[in-house]
Amino acid sequence: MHNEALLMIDVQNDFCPGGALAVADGDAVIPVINAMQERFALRIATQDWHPAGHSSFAASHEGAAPFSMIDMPYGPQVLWPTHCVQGSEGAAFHPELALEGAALIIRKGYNRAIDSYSAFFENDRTTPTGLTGYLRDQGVTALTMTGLATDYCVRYSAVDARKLGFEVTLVENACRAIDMDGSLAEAMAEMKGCGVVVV
Ligand code: VGL
Ligand code: ZN
Repeated sequence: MHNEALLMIDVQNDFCPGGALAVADGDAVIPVINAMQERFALRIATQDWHPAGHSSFAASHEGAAPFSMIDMPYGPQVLWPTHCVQGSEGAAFHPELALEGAALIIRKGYNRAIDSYSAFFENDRTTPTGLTGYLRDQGVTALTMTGLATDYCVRYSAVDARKLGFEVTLVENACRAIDMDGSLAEAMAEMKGCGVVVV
């Protein structure tokens, strides 16, 4: 049993400099996360893992520009550049991220019709990834969040974790943001508002 777990969110090549959806300075989180690892007996990584032609890709929608919005049956959705395609180099974890000690790698976004920012629920906000059950089985009550991107996958994961009753600590310098149209400020305000402890 473990009381706490380290969550390493989407530290993948496509979110690092040179990647298809590069987050500025994204790879700067790696030494920070690696240095934190031994403090956590339970370490979990998430991996954004989309089939080719995924509905969150602008290229899957005739005439749509990357970073534009679309209405999906489950609500508004940002259309992203094609990224983290299953089995591609871009979907691989950054080679410098230490993963030998990870107990679980949870993949998300593999359902073609629904995007999944959160490590807990897909973007319809109801389809579970299974992570909640895993954590509860392990006795986890507190989560420390790191990774990419602060304003999308980290944010949705942190907010869902709070709603599910976990204590959540966000390590700010172990995260980096996409920061589109004020999305970072909004994300920080939302996370703090629902009780995420930012350190
Ligand atoms: C992410 C946009 C699309 C993320 C994943 O990991 O924050 N953002 N897919
Ligand atoms: Zn994605």
